[in-house]
Amino acid sequence: MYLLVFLYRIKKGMYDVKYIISVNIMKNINGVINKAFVEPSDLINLIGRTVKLTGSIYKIRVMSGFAFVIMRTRRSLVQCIYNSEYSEFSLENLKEESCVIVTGEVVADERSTVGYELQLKMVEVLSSPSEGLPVVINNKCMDTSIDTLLDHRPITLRNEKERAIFKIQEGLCRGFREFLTTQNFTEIHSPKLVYAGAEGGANIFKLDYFGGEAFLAQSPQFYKQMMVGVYERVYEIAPVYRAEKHDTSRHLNEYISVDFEMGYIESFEDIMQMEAKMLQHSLDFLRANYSYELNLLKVVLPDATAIPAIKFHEAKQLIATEFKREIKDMEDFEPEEEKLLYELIKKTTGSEFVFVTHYPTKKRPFYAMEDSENSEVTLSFDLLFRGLEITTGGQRIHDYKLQLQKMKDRGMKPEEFESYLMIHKYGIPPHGGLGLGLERYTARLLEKNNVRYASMFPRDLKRLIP
Ligand code: AMO
Repeated sequence: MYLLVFLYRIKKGMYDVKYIISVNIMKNINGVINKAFVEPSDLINLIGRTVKLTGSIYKIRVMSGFAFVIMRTRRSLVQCIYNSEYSEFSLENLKEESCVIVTGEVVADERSTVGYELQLKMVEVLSSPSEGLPVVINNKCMDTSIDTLLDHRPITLRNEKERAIFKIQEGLCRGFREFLTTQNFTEIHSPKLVYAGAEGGANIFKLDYFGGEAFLAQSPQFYKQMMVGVYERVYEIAPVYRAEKHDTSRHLNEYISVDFEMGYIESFEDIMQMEAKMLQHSLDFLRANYSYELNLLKVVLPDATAIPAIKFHEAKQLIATEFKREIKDMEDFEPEEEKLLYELIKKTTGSEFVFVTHYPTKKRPFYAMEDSENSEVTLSFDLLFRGLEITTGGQRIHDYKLQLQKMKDRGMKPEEFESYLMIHKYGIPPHGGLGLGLERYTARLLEKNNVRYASMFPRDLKRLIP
């Protein structure tokens, strides 16, 4: 009856037929995922049960009468056993790096480090590699040159230890975010296409911007300072670009900068205190949530609860005296000096971190606040970790006239920085902040001797692919 009325009304043009059709072919996406597959981390609680698991075949080791089939799941490796007695498929159907859905029974096994293994019953192969891999990825460690490792990144990152590096990096960032959120910082996203460089020097990428000129941001410096006037405390974790022509183990042309900036500081030491707490929080966060990767890479976490601080020129003198070295550059550290300072601080205090403060004004950017007692030095600092600079930070100039004068003294044209100078002109509290190089920190934490190991797809003088 209803159908007849409905059809009659359609005929009479009482409904918009197009609308009826589109309603009928629509489907509701209600956020409910059909949980047909188990979470690999739940397997330990499913002993005795038959489960379905997704993943890739990482390694097949054929033994006499059975085979170990190691599956790579989203975070861990799962040991599966193939045995023609209970496996209802041929082992020949499995290839390393095939993506599969397996069905198997979780059985307790005391010999396994995780206490269980999966006895394979059935397998559904979703995709298979069309040819053999150009590089072996399923050994304990990648045994290749750094170039081979990086050239084949889409697959070499599948190695369990390679991918663990970036889980730990994720953990560091989650720890930073968690800490900064508790300290009432607001996360921001500043532009990477910019009208001027913030850090000076020639290491800036220039672009054609619709016939005009633009640059890739060397840092979020101007924007994080602007946002202090809005939210008082801000942070950003994002890529920055440096057109460095150096081919060294610590320079990348694109790196991830962890920046924060905070207002109403009483001294630049407030920034150092905040950084020490942030580092310790993220180390604790790693310990609590990333033990799998930390154990895999045998990481020894440092202690950041108390970080010694030393003035730059005193550190230079100390290194010269202790190691009987001539001071060649009074305005900066040579990389070797950073390592020697680390050795000295570690031996005398036990700390693997050291803050070096009061860097020479000549070596710091135009926004750095000078020490009122000695204008030759700035209220700034670097943080060195295991012999490498990982952070630069300090207090900024907030007075308009002072900032204008310093720019003029440096031969800059203030009219080109009008939008930045609005913050000084229209009132900004005493403030400061820092930038930490995520790859440098990760590399030193994991005792890697080249930042490229801590960059998923590094960009350097020779590398734009993959
Ligand atoms: P700076 O230029 O010293 O300061 O950079 C801050 C931190 O970024 C890292 N870093 C790099 N990492 C890899 N490759 C590079 N080419 C590279 N250059 C720098 C280092 C360094 O300590 N705006 C200021 C920060 C601030 O004062 O807030 C700045 O960018 O770990």
